[in-house]
Amino acid sequence: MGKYLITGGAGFIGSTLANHLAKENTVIVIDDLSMGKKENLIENSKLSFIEGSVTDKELMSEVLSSHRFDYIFHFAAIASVADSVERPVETHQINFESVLMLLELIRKHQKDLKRLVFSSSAAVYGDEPTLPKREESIIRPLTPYAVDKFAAEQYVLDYQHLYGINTSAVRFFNVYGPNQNPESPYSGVISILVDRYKRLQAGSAAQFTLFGDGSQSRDFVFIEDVIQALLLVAGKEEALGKQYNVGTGNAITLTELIEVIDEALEIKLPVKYETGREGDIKDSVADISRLQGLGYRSNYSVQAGMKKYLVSENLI
Ligand code: UD2
Repeated sequence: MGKYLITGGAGFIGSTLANHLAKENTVIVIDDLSMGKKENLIENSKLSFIEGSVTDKELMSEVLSSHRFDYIFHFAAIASVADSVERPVETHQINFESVLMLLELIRKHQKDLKRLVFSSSAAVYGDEPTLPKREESIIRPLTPYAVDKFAAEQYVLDYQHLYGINTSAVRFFNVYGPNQNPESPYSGVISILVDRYKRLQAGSAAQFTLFGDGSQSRDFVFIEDVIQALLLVAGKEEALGKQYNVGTGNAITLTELIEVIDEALEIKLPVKYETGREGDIKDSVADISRLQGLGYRSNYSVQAGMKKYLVSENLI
């Protein structure tokens, strides 16, 4: 039993965690519903929802000064590399400034906080080609998104060292699963793919636009593995002041991924090829030994995770 604050808690990862935690804990969710949806959250008397932005100082001060939290998960962000290149100032306010403000509010009001977990990203590694990515690998943030995530992550971990606030960070690789919003062009590629397969199965014309030649590879990690990782990082003493890659340790190319889904659904998705996106990373795969050191085991290969996801969407 504990009290949790989850920012961005109506979004894909945040809502999955909120629903899981609200079975036994008190959970407060803050979300501006820019990408998240209220319907992602289950009806539960232990779960309350506040519509608002983490950049709203008055709101955040009110929430942080009127509750005593055991755990805070900060997921609120504009989770798009490409969008940050278009709108560096706006995304900086959300992806960086809100974090610093939250840290200061925690320093002031949350002396007993057991853990702040910050959601960082594999984007911090940039295009330095050595694989797999270890937490100590060379950092080469190439976009406003990556610079903000890295800076915020370092602030979060520094607050542990400087002020004794209990913090940890996770660097997400490519997370997928139910409730990921496919509506933005910057949405996760698997959510977009599933949307196209749905239309195809429903008999509509659908095609997928593939940016590049399909040989780019990603470490796609299923949401259930991610929840396991978040709970371990938040709960383990040894994770204090450290950052953790969250992935499976295996990568697959986009072309192979589409083949996996084609086979599972016995359908062929029409693919249109376009030139690769600016700033797109060719290959990305996590070294997960640090996370495994906390007891993490990835239970879902991309084949297994996709199957579960497709079943939950009634596609199989
Ligand atoms: C992921 C994260 C991002 C950041 C980054 C770090 C998601 C949604 N985004 O970006 O927040 O952490 O990793 O490296 O997890 N693609 C297509 N067609 C589409 C959409 C995407 O071909 O309609 C391609 C895209 O160009 C890329 C690959 O699919 O090569 C994966 O794209 P993504 O947006 O799912 O994820 P990524 O790795 O760019």
